[in-house]
Amino acid sequence: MRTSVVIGNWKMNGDRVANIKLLDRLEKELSVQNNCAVVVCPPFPFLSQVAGWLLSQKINIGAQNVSAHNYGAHTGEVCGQMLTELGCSYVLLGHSERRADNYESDTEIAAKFAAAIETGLTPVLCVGETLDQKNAGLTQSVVTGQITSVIEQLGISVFNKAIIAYEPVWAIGTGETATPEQAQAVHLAIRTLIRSYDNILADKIAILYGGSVKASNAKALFSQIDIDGALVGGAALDADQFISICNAAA
Ligand code: G2H
Repeated sequence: MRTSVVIGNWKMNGDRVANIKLLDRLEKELSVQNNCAVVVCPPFPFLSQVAGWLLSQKINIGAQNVSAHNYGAHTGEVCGQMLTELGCSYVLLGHSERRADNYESDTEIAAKFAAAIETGLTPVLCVGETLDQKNAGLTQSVVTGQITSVIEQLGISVFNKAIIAYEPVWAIGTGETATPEQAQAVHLAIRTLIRSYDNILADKIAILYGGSVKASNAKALFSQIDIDGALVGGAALDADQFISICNAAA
């Protein structure tokens, strides 16, 4: 039985007042579930505020990005040690918005993955196909290619402390969600890929679904055998929605 994980990706949203309103409700209303880890990923400027507010430790903190470099002359970058010092234990990597807006390559993502592992962060590797790739029948080859690229650069063992999030680009922030069956097929392909390297790891690794997950579709997605939780964007900013998604995963 794998532990479920629900991660709230706040993206570039929030302010000090809204954050406290949201966190206050999460702290009060989220029940502690041993079989479901809950993570929130605020923008960098709010990590300290969030860490100071989440005193019960039932909610974990993640960052939305990390530098591939260690301390040094890298203007505008944030290294893994800084994130762990602020209380982060997870980091999102390779989100499609960063692949598109910041031209992050598979090579760069693997370098960030290595930096995350070295600094004690759990990488959440985001993979997914665009609408054109989906329509061309390339979904599974794109997704497995993005994961294989990291395996080829770093080896399979780094995935012992990692999470994979399948996020079809066409379903992100669009209100459109992959059907539970569509998502399950891709999750199974991902687990089969991992199994071709390491059988035990394949049964253990959490594979999350992301892309317009909300209270109304979470339960059906989580009922699929290879869907171990969700990476939630828009609905993570709404306490009712996020709590309901966490409850559905537990
Ligand atoms: C995908 C997801 C969270 P949303 O980006 O990473 O966002 O739930 O808004 O589609």
